[in-house]
Amino acid sequence: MGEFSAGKSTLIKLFLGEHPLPIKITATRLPPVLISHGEEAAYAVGHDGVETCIDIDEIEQVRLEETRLIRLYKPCDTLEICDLIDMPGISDPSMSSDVWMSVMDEVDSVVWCTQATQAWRQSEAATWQQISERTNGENYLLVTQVDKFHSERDLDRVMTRVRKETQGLFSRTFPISITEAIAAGEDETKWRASGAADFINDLVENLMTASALSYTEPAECPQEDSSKEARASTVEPAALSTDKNGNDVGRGSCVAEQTTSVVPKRVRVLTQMRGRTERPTKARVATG
Ligand SMILES: Nc1nc2c(ncn2[C@@H]2O[C@H](COP(=O)(O)OP(=O)(O)OP(=O)(O)O)[C@@H](O)[C@H]2O)c(=O)[nH]1
Ligand SMILES: [Mg+2]
Repeated sequence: MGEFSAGKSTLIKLFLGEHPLPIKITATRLPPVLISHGEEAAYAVGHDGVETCIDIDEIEQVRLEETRLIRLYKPCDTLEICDLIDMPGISDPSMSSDVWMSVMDEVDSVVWCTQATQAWRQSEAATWQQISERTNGENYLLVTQVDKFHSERDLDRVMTRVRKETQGLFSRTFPISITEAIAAGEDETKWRASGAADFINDLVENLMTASALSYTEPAECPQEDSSKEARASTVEPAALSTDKNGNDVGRGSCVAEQTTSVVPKRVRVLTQMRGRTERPTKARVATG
């Protein structure tokens, strides 16, 4: 989440290797875009909960007034550990806050992006005050676009101010240049210099702990027909932006009541990746 142009969609690109929507589309007014692991598919979810299959290339035609969120599925490794929601800017004058407020109940944790050269504006502080209690408390503040500073001193000054003004409001605060992180490719030094290494390592650790703590063993899944009733009763492992109320966000994952020590698939995948190499391949950049 964050202000207009803070870097939210670019962060999704860093997490997934590419943004699932064409660039020209991410620049237009869209409702929240919820991205989960699965065979490639796109749906527009109406305010009445009805899902309509849509063609990604015609996504501009989705009517904001009638659409609560866009639901995308991608077979991407990062999505094995968490769902992601790309939110619209919080103070876009052409969009009511109801548009993103209505999906806050489906969010576990927030990564708040604040642009370094005008970090932590009053509008951000005011919005955060309104919504932070609706999260699980494990939230990140990312001071983005730090490459726009010309000296370390300028960056230090801003980070000191932001940390002071947001004390107690976020679990962790990191400076980052998301564009430099993306451009780093396989260059470990550049990856670290961008700030992404510290942030991603911490995030992954956090998500793995959350998944391990909250995981409950899958029950027998109903057949692939995924009826509305069956899907409404599913609960995803706790993760970034999954549905803590067990609402309709967990296509194909069915979870029983009893807690077990079985390691969830999401955690298993991550552990393997982290053991393999410190710097993952580009497409797995968010996972360790
Ligand atoms: N210099 C620099 N530019 C960045 C960085 N991150 C994002 N940008 C640029 O900032 C612009 C806005 O980025 P987006 O990711 O679209 O921002 P957003 O928060 O999704 O914006 P809205 O969805 O319109 O609210 C794009 O041109 C990005 O390329 C960064 O770390 N450094
Ligand atoms: Mg965006």
